[in-house]
Amino acid sequence: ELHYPDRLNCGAELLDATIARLGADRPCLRLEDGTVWSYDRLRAQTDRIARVLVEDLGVVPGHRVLLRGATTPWLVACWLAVMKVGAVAVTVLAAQRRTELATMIEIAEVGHALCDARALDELAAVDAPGLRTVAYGGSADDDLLALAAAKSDAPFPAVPTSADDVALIAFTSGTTGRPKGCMHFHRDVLAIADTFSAHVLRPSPDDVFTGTPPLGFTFGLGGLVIFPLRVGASALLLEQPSPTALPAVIERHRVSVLFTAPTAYRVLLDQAGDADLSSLRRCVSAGENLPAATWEAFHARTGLPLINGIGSTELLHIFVSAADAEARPGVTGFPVPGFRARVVDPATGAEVPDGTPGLLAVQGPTGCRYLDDPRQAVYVHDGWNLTGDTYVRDPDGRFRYQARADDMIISAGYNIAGPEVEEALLRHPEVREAAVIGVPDEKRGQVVKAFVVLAEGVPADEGTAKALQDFVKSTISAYKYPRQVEFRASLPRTPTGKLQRFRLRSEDL
Ligand code: 3SK
Repeated sequence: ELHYPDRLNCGAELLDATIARLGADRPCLRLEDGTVWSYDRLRAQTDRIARVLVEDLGVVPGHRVLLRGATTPWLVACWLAVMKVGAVAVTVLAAQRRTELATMIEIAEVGHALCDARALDELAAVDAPGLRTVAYGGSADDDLLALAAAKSDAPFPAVPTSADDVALIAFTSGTTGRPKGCMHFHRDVLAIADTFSAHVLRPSPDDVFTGTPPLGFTFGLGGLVIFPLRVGASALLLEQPSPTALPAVIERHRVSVLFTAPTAYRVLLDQAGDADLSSLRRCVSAGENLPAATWEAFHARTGLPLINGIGSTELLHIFVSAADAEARPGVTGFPVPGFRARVVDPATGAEVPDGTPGLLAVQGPTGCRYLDDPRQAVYVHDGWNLTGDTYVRDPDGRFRYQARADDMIISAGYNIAGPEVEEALLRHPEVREAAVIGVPDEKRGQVVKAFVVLAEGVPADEGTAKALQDFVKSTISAYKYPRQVEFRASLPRTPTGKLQRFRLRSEDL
């Protein structure tokens, strides 16, 4: 059980309380050029920006402030300043365009925006009459950083928010439909550090974190800001994160904790050559299913068991995971301490026996609170969050991923999990990426179709397709093999790297 005081400000806890405990003169944020921001420097810049928010922009507790920019110390300082003044951060992705921004601004009733000067164009094009936008990192006189430089850097006393005041609204990109804003409280921000990070990741103050997810994706916000700051560690911020550059980055900066997605782990392994990865200690994979073959290849190269996890924007971060000796290839793991999980029948909501596929249902200190959206009733039933993933619980209590509920394929009466077929294909040395969907078929209802990105130089012809089909038949139950194979140069993904199988499905209708 987590217990927090009634008055709690997560910005003050992450920054001021960490400094009070461990000292201000410690490395906090690192840049690729070797620049290091100490905790004190981050505190001073945060407090100056907090003064601009209150004194110049009239921000009061509860105001929604949109944050948009690359992963830089300034974005981190803006986020912490919004927390400290008791406002609500609406952190969006740099990849999101004007129509998406307009929808999020409308839903979250955003009144202010702090935006990296380099990402201003799309935001400036949004027709939002009440929105006051201030750029940072540009050359204008009214640039946020110029305004902040004129302020005192004396400690800014954080607004004594309630533990249950909303601290952030995180939007789910959603595979279809209008985006949903997920509200999270000040206590939720600390809860993800005090559950997944404290009990599964177990970082130390000497750790150097890095990763590719942006701060507008709560996977990145947790892994690059909340978790390192909670323990006084440092984070290397990658402004233009590229999985191909990861081996060199890890070697150069002696990175010990890595957060990225399964696809990026595969690219990292491809590019690693003889790079020195020995500084790595804890490596987290989430965002989508981690194939057993990727887990095994990473283990063979580094000796490290990848920490697989499933999280969601609705629950803020990871809620089922396993590390160290508990980790197994092809398995997500156990409920993170503080969370409960079970597998339920989608029709009745009743728990199903071990070994039977059903919907994953989760309860914990965080939870789904959509902002003014009737889909709340679809996600939360009887206090259980239904994540939309099909899972099996093994007799040893481990949770094993099957598919997103809408990625299950029913072919000639067989239930086939698309990701299992993808995993089998990814074991083939000539396959770089794979996406599997069901396509309509007169005889079988649906048949399995695979979209495959081949390794360089491999011919995209019938011979290769047949070889891949035979390979799948020899790896998993033969009835699951892809009866159709199409080769692609790349696969559609969301800005956070998730495969968009629905786009392949809609092409195929
Ligand atoms: O798995 C995910 O998609 C996720 C979403 C939000 C936060 C963390 C994670 C891993």
